Amino acid sequence: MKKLLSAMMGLTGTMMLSGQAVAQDIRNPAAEWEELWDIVIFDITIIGVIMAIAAVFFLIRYRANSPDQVGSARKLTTVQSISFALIPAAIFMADDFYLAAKGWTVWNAYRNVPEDAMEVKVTAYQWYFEFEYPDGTLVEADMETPIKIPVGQPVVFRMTSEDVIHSFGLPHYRVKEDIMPGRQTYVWINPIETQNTAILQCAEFCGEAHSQMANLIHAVPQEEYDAWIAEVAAEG
Ligand SMILES: [Cu+2]
Repeated sequence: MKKLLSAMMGLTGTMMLSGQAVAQDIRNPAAEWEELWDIVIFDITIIGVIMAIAAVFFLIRYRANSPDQVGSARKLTTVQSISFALIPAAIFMADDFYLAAKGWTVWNAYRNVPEDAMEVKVTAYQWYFEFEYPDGTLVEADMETPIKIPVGQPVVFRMTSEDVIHSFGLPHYRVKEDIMPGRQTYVWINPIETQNTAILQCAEFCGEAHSQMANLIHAVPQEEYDAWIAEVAAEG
């Protein structure tokens, strides 16, 4: 038992180490979450189909012809019984461990902000988000006036709330993180391509106008971003 435990600890340790090593290489957790989701859907579909086919086959093949019919299968030995239970379980658990390890790796990347990330401070109020850009420019956005971020560089949002609990929900980049008064939380994204459809929506019910606490976040080329931030800064 002790041996088995230490072997398992060793395996977990190795998984954690390789997870951290890979995490630093992951520059786009959104794509990784996407891939993980696809693998999970694929795996549970395959497993579900195999189980369904086996269940239907056994139902038909071994159905009783009369209510008091007794089965004639030979008794399994203890080794056979245990093997029948353990081997399929081991196969499915191998898949579970693979998914868990991959999930852990992506989670590590999701929580480790790249060093070159641009920092945007976010303050949540009832009922809007306020953004402070690295040069100190403050922006309040809504659905008509989007905020902009440059493509090709990770962006980290350092967030806090001035009143109640809000949540930074940005489905386009597969991120969501609570924003709380008296605490700083963070989330980072990597806009690898330009887009003008990503919606930031408060994802924690925060009062009357919660549903309107939303704005667009456009990812634009660097020059367009520079021009925009200069314009916003000039408007003061
Ligand atoms: Cu809110």
